[in-house]
Amino acid sequence: MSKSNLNSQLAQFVADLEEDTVLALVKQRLEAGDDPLKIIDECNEGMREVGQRYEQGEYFVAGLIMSGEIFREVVELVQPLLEQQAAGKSSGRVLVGTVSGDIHDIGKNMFGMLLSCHGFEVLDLGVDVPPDVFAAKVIETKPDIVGLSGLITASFETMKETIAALRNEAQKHNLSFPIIIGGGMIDDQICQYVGADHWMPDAMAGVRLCEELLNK
Ligand code: B12
Repeated sequence: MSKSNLNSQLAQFVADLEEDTVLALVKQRLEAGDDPLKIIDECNEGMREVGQRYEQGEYFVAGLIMSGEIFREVVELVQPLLEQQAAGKSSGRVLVGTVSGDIHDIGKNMFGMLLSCHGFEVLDLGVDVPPDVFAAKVIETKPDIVGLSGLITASFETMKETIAALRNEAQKHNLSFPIIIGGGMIDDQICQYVGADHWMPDAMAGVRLCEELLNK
């Protein structure tokens, strides 16, 4: 196992794919009243390390799958607490999905879950969603905001196509909605390249942005 400089024990266990230990520690910390978002952040750090170990050839796809499963189980444990903490007012409708060619959904699901916890109505199109499906769904559902997720390099091109299709359709039907994007490798440059209105580095920041956009 490679040595890594992870900031927390939990991140280390996630990185080492120690499923049982991760889940036991998360349960213990939740019982002790720890902040569920902090727990998620630490697991996120462990996931980034899994990605690096995969890049370095230490882990294979099975390792990625295992980490995804561990993260999903952690989210299941923290979700009820997040739901309890959040206010239940309805604040708008957000259409979310992972763009075509990309099947990563953990970050998108987390964004959707946190949005629901903060009173948003979430319409989730799933993963590998073609541009024309996104475009058809905005006409059908008229969301206040559209959120696209993409984690692999190839997603940037399909994000660009999706955003072009969305803008085209919006113009034809006189609709207006901000498009926000997120995913591990997204930054300012990619946001500009694909033509999105905003990008956010994490799901909670995305929820805050949605709140700000709708309060305007
Ligand atoms: C788990 C995982 C998988 C799982 C996914 C399971 C699932 N159900 O999602 C599986 C095994 C399926 C998988 C498959 C592959 N993966 Co993968 N995977 C990962 C890994 C380890 C973690 C991703 C993750 O879930 N992280 C945790 C979540 C919470 O983080 P996140 O998604 O970034 O989301 C956060 C923010 O970005 C943000 N966010 C996300 N979306 C959105 C959207 C909006 C609107 C907002 C506001 C915010 C937001 O909020 C989240 C929390 O704050 C990453 C490594 C990494 N560093 O990300 C590689 C990684 C993304 N995978 C990679 C690769 C290469 C692959 C494969 C091609 C491997 C293969 N040879 O088959 C396939 C791709 C298949 C495809 N076509 O999509 C590469 C991509 C490299 C690249 N440059 O393209 C990475 C970076 C690993 C690496 N370092 O090499 N993978």
